Amino acid sequence: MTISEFSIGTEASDSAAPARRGTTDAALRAWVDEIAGLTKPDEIVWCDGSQHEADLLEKQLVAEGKLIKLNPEWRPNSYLARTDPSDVARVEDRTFICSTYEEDAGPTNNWRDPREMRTELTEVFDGSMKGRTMYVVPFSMGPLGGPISQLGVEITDSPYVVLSMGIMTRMGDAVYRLIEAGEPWVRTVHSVGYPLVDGVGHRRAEIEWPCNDTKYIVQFPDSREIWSFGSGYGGNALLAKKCFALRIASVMARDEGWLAEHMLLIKITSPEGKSYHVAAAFPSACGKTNLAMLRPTIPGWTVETIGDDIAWMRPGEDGRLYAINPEAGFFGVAPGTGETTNPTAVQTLWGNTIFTNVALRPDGDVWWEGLTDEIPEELTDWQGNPWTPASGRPAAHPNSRFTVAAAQCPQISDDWDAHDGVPIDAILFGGRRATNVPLVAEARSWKHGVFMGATISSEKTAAAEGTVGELRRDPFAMLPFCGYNMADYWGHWVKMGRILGTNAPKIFQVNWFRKGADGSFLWPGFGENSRVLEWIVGRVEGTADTVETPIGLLPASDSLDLDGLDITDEALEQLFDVDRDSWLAECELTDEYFEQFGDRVPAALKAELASLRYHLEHS
Ligand code: GTP
Ligand code: SPV
Ligand code: MN
Repeated sequence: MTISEFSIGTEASDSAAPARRGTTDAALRAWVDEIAGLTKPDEIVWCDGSQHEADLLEKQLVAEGKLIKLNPEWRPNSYLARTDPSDVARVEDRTFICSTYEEDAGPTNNWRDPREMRTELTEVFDGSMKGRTMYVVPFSMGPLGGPISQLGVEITDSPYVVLSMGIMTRMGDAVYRLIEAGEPWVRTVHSVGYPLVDGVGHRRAEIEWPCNDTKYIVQFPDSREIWSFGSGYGGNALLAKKCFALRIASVMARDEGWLAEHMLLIKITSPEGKSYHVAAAFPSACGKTNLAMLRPTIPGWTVETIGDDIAWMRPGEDGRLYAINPEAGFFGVAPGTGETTNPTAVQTLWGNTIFTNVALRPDGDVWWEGLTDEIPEELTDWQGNPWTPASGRPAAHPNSRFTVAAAQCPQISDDWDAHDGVPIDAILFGGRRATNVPLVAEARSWKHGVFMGATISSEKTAAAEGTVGELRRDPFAMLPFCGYNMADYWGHWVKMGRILGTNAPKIFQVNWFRKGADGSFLWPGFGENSRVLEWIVGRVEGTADTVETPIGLLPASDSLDLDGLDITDEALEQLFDVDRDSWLAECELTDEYFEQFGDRVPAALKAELASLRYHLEHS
């Protein structure tokens, strides 16, 4: 591809077609000029979100060796990207919340003084796009013009980001028109931090995955701005996703009375034809995409997908809580996604997919651990090296991902892009816990549910840099994503319960990952999780029976449908075991955990902890 071919969207040709090229919005144009003045790109492309634009970018990236075109016979219009080995996951220690006051970021976020951070950012962004093209990417989170939706613009020097944003958001010209009509929008700036001209004006060679050892993922909650430098990877670079839809949106939600959550959304329909909507928060790589695409093993039930990662929820006119999936695609974990575990995802990925850091087969298709039972004899691994089963290392990176349009999901719900969202019947909190936490427990009240969400711990996964398997608190699965003080966020949840009153959804805690003494999972998970969903629906309807325990309401014996399931009584007993001493020890840890938040911990949560202790001590 030549530059002139692509220049249909550039500043240079602007005067030829001023009406539809980019935008006439003065504030947006001024901001783009300002960022271009700082980052000094060779040219500016105002993206229009068209298929033509995506086709040209793909051709360009293939020609530059930055994308590998997969064999269209197996995987039409699909590509493989290999990142730099140092740029494979979110970097939580380089993620900053720059609120005016440190207390507003809270002890679980990295806070930096916004003025100092701006000075630092100005330095690193100065000339960071030299020799590159700067793309202006207009996007809508949620259906265009919808009452729960929000607009944003990402400036980026990564064509991979442009393509990914085109899949993950409603990206394109229509957004410029809404901005011109006066809709508010969020400013986001991204640079891979690898200018092609060095400080003294010498040309620098391009590399396969440009990035920078120094990374900054910076949120300014007060001015609703995002600046990201040095990484091209998903959650660090697709700024609409975690940076906007969770970190900035959680602050908007606090101020405006709604919720921005790390949650999947599904619609469940019973054999009687009655539908329910469920939202579920599990930490990164703990099963959201899998539950979102679940195929029930119990007869007569169906599950449809609405979202797999983020939910925005607002009280509706009838007083119930309504949710949308603000995204338009899935950025899902590849390893473990296979015909037996998640056939829906496998079918979703038939084509039009960008794969990142998976392995390449000799026939030009992709592979990763868990895709098939059979392991290919010969592959190229995620770093581009020859690989055989004897290599003794994974062929695909543990956090390798697919990027695909939600509309391609064979079980996408009809109402997945409903403007007003869907009414939520139940909210689930989960984590990856080998011990202690039972398969499912219902909260006794909204406040007890908020306590459950606030105290979730989970074993760390490959979705972020760090030690996999280490247990850490991940309240509401929002630890890396809450844009303000976590204790204030809990307070906001308590307040939302007051607003929703008797219309509030029921809250549950689930754990698919409890292990037996031999280290294997006690619960088969995946499609069998439909049994737990059936019980939850039974609780919403008031038909399923419970037993009281100090930690919440567990299924009464026989109330969980285990028909046709191959599971021993011993495994079941272990799955639901509530060990008094371990739970008292958890209370001790929760006390310590709360301490760091001082007075900001809502009284309601302290009362819940006291009540849990009391019930355990008297059980
Ligand atoms: P992010 O995209 O990082 O937010 O992750 P996610 O929460 O969407 O997790 P995902 O569904 O991709 O699952 C991550 C890993 O957990 C995969 O390897 C899955 O195979 C595995 N997993 C998902 N559901 C289950 C389950 O019910 N049981 C077991 N044992 N593993 C599961
Ligand atoms: C997660 O880590 O929760 C993800 C992947 O969904 S990322 O987009 O990198 O945040
Ligand atoms: Mn996620």
